[in-house]
Amino acid sequence: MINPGEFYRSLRSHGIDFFCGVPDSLLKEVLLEINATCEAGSHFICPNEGNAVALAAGHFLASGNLALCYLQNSGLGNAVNPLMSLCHSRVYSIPLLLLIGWRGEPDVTDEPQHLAQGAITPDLLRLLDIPFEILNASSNFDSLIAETAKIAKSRSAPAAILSTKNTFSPSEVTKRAKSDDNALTLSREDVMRILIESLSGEAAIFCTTGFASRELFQLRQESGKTGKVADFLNVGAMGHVSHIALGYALSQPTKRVICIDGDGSAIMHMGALAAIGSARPSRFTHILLNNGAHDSVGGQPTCGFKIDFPAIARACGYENVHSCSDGASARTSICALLESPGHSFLEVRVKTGHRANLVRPPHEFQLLKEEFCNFS
Ligand SMILES: Cc1ncc(C[n+]2csc(CCOP(=O)(O)OP(=O)(O)O)c2C)c(N)n1
Repeated sequence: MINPGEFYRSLRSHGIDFFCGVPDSLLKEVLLEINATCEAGSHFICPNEGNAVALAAGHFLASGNLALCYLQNSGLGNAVNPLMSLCHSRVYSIPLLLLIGWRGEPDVTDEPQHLAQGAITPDLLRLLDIPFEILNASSNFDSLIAETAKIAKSRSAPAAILSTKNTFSPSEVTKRAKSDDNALTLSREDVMRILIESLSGEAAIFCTTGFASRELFQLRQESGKTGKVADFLNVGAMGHVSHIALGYALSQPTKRVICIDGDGSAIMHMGALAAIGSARPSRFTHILLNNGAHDSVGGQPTCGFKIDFPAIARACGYENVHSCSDGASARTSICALLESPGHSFLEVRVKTGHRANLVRPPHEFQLLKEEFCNFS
């Protein structure tokens, strides 16, 4: 396996002086190194992968230097526009190095939401005119980095390193000290348990990407209700859960619709809040579980604790806006919002972390969709 610290130092030695991206679990050991080692101002965790490509382009315009832009292959879709209409050699011809976590690689076990994207990732890169090298645990990473950086510079265009599963050994960097969320006591799961206990009538729940959907599924399993509830687990399509919920709510105005969002996911496509506020769906409850982190892929920080989500929701036009961080207030707010006829927003500040042995929903997502449609 590749030592992530050595990999990071090799990137630096080949002229990479700026790092940005959206975290991915396959890359989390390298991201720990980058986060712990980069000087202030030379590492930015971006809202989405398109922003990261644009940021890397801006860095090149200012310095003439290559930036490393890291992402999961599911984020390639977000990045295609700036890759093709900004950095491509037929436009501004801007070099950058992409480090892509290859989820859903053929013949490697992975979750269904990664399989279609994983199968086409190499072809997609070819189609996008992005030369790439595949990195695995036995690669000579130093010469691979040297080669891809040279290609990016000589073509003055993006080049990529496609990183397979289990490539990096554990980082020696201790995880980020979570000084900012020490005071938080509620977990994501606690809030979802309160929500389930508070529901009286029918409701359709749309739950965000990552641990949250697995936790909701597990809570339902423990209550013996799997398959008999209208839970839509948005296991892929990060950042889009609130618009799936909105699309549903606009066609089912009498139904209570609950969207469980994450801070990283909400920030990824934050324009969604503006659209929901102006669409004014009825009986729409948007619950944001803000842990200030991308907990599901390694706990890398988001700006979730630095921004005022309730003020943003209010400014976007949400009618009832609450924020809390303890169980009693969460229960009171959730009960109040579940009675509200309009569109409401609740931020609950939660700690990171999940229970041991968290289950995964079964892989039959089309069946889950049918169950959702039958029970909602
Ligand atoms: C487009 C895209 N980029 C990146 C990912 C990888 N990813 C999966 S979950 C996740 C973190 C979600 O963070 P947040 O919404 O704050 O929820 P938390 O994990 O903290 O509960 C990331 C980055 C993805 N699935 N899709």
